[in-house]
Amino acid sequence: SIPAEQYAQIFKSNNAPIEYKKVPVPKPGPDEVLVNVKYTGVCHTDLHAWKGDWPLAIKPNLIGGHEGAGVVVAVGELVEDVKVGDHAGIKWLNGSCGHCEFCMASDEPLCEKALLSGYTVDGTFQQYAIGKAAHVARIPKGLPLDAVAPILCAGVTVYKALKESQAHAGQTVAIVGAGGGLGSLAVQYAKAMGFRVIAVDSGSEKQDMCLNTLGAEEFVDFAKDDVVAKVKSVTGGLGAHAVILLAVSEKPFQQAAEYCRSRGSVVCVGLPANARISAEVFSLVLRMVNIKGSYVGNRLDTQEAIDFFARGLIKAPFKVGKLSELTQVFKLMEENKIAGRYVLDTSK
Ligand code: 8ID
Ligand code: ZN
Repeated sequence: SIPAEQYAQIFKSNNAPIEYKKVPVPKPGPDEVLVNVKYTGVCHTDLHAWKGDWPLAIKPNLIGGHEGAGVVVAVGELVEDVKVGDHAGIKWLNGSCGHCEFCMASDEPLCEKALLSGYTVDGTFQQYAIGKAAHVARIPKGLPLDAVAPILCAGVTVYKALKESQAHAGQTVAIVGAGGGLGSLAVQYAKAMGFRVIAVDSGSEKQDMCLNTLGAEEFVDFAKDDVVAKVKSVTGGLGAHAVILLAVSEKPFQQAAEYCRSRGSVVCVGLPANARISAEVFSLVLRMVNIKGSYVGNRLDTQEAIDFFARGLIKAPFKVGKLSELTQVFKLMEENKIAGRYVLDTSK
C-alpha cells in the first residue's frame, strides 16, 4: 500500500537550507509511473542545481536527484508496458515531447520541452518519485538497486561520451576527473569498450582506486604533475586519442586540446559554473582536433549502459549513505573528497 506521506529532501530556492521532512506522495498522471525509490545516487549536477551554477532556472521548492532506482508501485491509465512490481530507474531526462525533430531522431536529450528530474520537476531525493513511462529506465530484476543507481546518470553519460569520442578499441582515452562519480564509471566503461585509460585526478585515494580497482594504466595527478607533458610522455609524445572532460573546473577544459592526439576528440561533459573553452585555431586546424559536447544519452544508450552493468563489466566502488545525510554528502562533494559515487538509502 502506498502511504499518503513520505520523507524528502527539499529546498525553496538556490542555496536555501535543504530540509529533510515529510511531504505528500505524488500521484502519477495518465502517462506516468510512481516509483518507490530504494536508492538514489548523488550527482554533482544536484549540487550545481542547489547552488544555482547554471543559466537555467530550477523549479521552486525542488526535490533534487536523478539517479533513482526502485520498484514501480502505481501506473497511469495510459501506461501499457510498465507494470506494478517492475524495477525501474528515474533518470535526468524525465520526459520529452516525443514529436520535435530531436525526439523523432532519438536525440530526446536535445528536446526543448524536456522535463529534467531534480531540476525542472521533482526528482529522486524522496521515497516516491514520478517519471514519464516512456522514459523510465527498465532495470532487470536481480540487479542490486544500490549499485545500479549511478548507472542511470553517470553510467549512461560516460558511455555516451565514449561513443561520441569515436575512439576505437586499443586506443588511449584520457579520463579527466577519473576519481569522481562519472569518472570512476568512465574508467570502467572505457575498459569494457576496449580502450586503454589514462586517469587524471588528484590525491592518493583516487590514484589507488583508478589504478588498482578500476584498471587505469596511468594516473596523472593534476595538483602535482604537468598534465599536458605527462599525458604526452605516456602516449609516445602524440597525446591521447580522446579526452573525456568530467572535471568541475575550467582549467582542464582549456588544456585538453594540447594533449589530444591529432585527429582525436575532446569531449566536454563536466559543467563547471561560468566556464569557457578556447583553443589555438592554428593547432586545431593543422592537427584536425575535434572539440564537442556530450549530454546524457537517449533511451537506447540507457538500456545499453544498464546491459554492460548487468553483464558484470561495471563494478565501480560506491559508498552508501542515508537520504537524511544529503547535506553532508554535498559538503564532501564540494571539497572533492568523494572517491567514486555516493548512493543514498531513501528509507533512512
Ligand atoms: O550529460 C552531461 N554532460 C552530464 C551528466 C552528468 C553530470 C554532466 N555532468 C556534470 C556534472 O554536472 C559535473 O559538472 O559532470 C560533472 C562531474 O560530475 P560528477 O562526476 O558527479 O562530479 P564529482 O563526483 O564531484 O567528480 C568531479 C571530479 O573532478 C575532479 C575532482 O577531483 C573530482 O574527482 N577534478 C576537478 I574539481 N578538477 C580537476 C582537474 N583539473 C579534476 N580532475 C582532473 N583535473
Ligand atoms: Zn547526473
